[in-house]
Amino acid sequence: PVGAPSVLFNEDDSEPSVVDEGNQIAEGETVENNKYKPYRYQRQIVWRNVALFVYLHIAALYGAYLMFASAKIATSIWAILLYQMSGLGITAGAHRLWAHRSYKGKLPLRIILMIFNTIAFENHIYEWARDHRMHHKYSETNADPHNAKRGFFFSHVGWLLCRKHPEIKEKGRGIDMSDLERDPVVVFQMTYYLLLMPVLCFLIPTCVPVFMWGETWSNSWFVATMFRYTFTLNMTWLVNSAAHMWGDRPYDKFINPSENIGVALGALGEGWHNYHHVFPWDYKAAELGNYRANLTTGFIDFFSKVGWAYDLKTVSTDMIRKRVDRTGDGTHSSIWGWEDK
Ligand code: ST9
Ligand code: ZN
Ligand code: ZN
Repeated sequence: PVGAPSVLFNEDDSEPSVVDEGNQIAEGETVENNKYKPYRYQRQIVWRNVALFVYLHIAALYGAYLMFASAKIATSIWAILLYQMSGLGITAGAHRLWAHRSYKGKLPLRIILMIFNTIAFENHIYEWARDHRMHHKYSETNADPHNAKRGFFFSHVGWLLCRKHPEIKEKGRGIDMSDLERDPVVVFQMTYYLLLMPVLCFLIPTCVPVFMWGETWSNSWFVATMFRYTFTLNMTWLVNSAAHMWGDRPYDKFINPSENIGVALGALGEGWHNYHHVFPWDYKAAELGNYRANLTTGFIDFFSKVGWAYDLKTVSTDMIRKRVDRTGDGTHSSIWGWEDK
C-alpha cells in the first residue's frame, strides 16, 4: 500500500476511541493486559506550549522580515552560524552519537557537541535520545512520540503541544538509557539544563550582535534568536513529518520514512530517512559518504581525522545491495547506480 496516503495515514489506531477523564492507566492495568478493551486515550492539549509556539512563530516571521529590512549583515551571518552549530549539536550529537551510538566521541568532542546541543534547545540530550529510541523501536505506532500515522501536523509539531500517549510512558520504561546515565557530559547538561539552556540558546545569541557590532536589541532578538531558533526547530521537525511522507524508498518500500533531498539540505544530512530507518547504526545516516547534502558526515569525518571521533560504524555495500534487492521500491539504481560509489 506504499504511496497511497489515505492508507498510510489513516488515523483509526491513533485517535481516541473511548473518551476517558484522563490519560491515567488504572491500577494493575498495562497496555498488554487491557488489549481486549479499546485503549483509553484522550488528546490533552497543553495550552502553555501552544501559546509559546504561536509567539515563537510570529516572532520568527518578524525576524525573517527584519533580516532583510534592517539587520546588519554580521547579524545574519551570526544567525546562520548558530543554526549550523546548534544543528550539529542535534545531528552529530544527540542523534548520531548519543541516541544511536553510531560512533564514539572523546571528551573534548562530547563537550563541544553538548554546548552546540544546548544552543538548539530541543530538550536535553537524555530526553531527546529517549524519545528518539522510542521513535525507532516503535516506529509509527502509539508508542512513537511523533507517530507519523497521526498526520503531518502531529508529527511535525503537534506532539509537542499535547500530553504524550500513555503507551509511550508504559513501553518507555523498557528503554535502556544506562549508557547515557554513565556519560558525565550528558548528566552535567541534564543537571544544569535550566541554567545552561537560557544562556546558550537565548542570552548569548542576543547579546553578541549588540555588544560586538552595535546591532539593535530588537534586530538581535528577532533575527539571531527568534528566527534562528524557530528555523532550526522546523528543519528538525521536517525529518519527522516530510521525510516520513514524501520521497523514494530505495531500501524498504514497506515503511514510510523516505529519501528527501530537501529535508537533507535543511537538516544537515538527516533527510536520507529511508536508509536511516533501515540501517540506524550507520554514522553517515545515509548510504553515500561523499557528503551529498550531508554536512554532519563531513563534520564527523573531520573529527575522526583529528582523533576525537572513533569507532565509526557503517554498513557494507553487500548488505545494502541485498536489502535493496529484497525490499527496495526499485528507485535505487535510477538515482545512483552501484558503479557511482
Ligand atoms: C523539540 C524536540 O523540538 C525535537 C525532536 C525532534 C526529533 C527529530 C528526530 C529526527 C531524526 C534526527 C534529525 C535531526 C535533524 C536536525 C536538523 C537541525 C538543523 N520514554 O514529556 P513528559 C515518561 S523540543 C520513556 O513531561 P507529558 C517519563 O517517566 C522543543 N519514558 O510527558 C517522563 O518523566 P521524566 C522545546 C518517557 O506530561 C514522564 O513520562 N521543548 C518517555 O505527557 C513525563 O514526560 C519543548 O517545547 C519516553 N520517550 O508532556 C518542550 N517520554 O522525564 C515540549 C515520557 O521525569 N515538551 N516518558 O522521566 C513538553 O512540554 C512535554 O514533554 C509534553 C508532554 C507536553 C510534550
Ligand atoms: Zn524517523
Ligand atoms: Zn535516528
